[in-house]
Amino acid sequence: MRDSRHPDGTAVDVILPCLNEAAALPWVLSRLPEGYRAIVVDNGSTDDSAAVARAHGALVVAESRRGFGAAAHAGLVAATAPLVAFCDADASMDPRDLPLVVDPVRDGVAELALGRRRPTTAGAWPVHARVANRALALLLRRATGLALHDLGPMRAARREGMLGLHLSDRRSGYPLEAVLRASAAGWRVVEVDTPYAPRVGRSKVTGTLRGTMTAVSDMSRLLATR
Ligand SMILES: Nc1nc2c(ncn2[C@@H]2O[C@H](COP(=O)(O)OP(=O)(O)OP(=O)(O)O)[C@@H](O)[C@H]2O)c(=O)[nH]1
Ligand SMILES: [Mg+2]
Repeated sequence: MRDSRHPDGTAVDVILPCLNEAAALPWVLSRLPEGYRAIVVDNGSTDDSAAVARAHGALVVAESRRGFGAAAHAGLVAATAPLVAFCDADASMDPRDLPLVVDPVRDGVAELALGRRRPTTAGAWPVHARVANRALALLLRRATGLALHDLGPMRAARREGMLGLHLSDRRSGYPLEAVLRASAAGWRVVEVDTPYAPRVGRSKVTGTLRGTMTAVSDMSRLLATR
């Protein structure tokens, strides 16, 4: 088990885009390593995600513009720590694993670290999502030359660096655009294995075929117009 404390005291802001994740948030927010602060970006949840997040000590940012990228970017703008990490709020990822992606950036080994999802159970990652992800990863490897196998939703970078990438996608292409721009900027991008468990609550993006198709079409457009 890696030590998650930061000897240099560097704080990390953890951005958690959130759309109706009230059932998952208590567990997620109880798992942040010491020195890590949660920023939950609520994107018009109709459940009590915002109140639950606040009750569990998170900074809650409201983003009225819908879309994963809109929420992720609002969290980045609200962050103040030199290091930022992104994590899903559906309990599919354990925030205790965040140092796996944060440490390479903090230690100066990489400018962007991505967590390659490694399913903990057969049901953690639906087949259609896995197939789509594999195809996108292949295109991504070809486009960038980076040895990546996943888009890595758990990730870390320096806040100033991320802002400097000037990402424009505000939908599900945001994570891909970040990798493309990071690569074009000559960033060292590393991939580390991170466990991936079944989400808590109802699936909304890649857990459904429609969600996967929207994500793939957003991402293919980015790869085509690069
Ligand atoms: N703020 C915001 N968060 C979103 C939006 N869509 C998804 N999210 C959140 O982003 C994270 C990733 O979305 P998920 O729904 O888990 O997407 P996924 O992992 O591809 O698919 P499933 O887990 O099967 O639904 C979760 O924390 C969601 O609550 C959105 O439009 N706005
Ligand atoms: Mg999920």
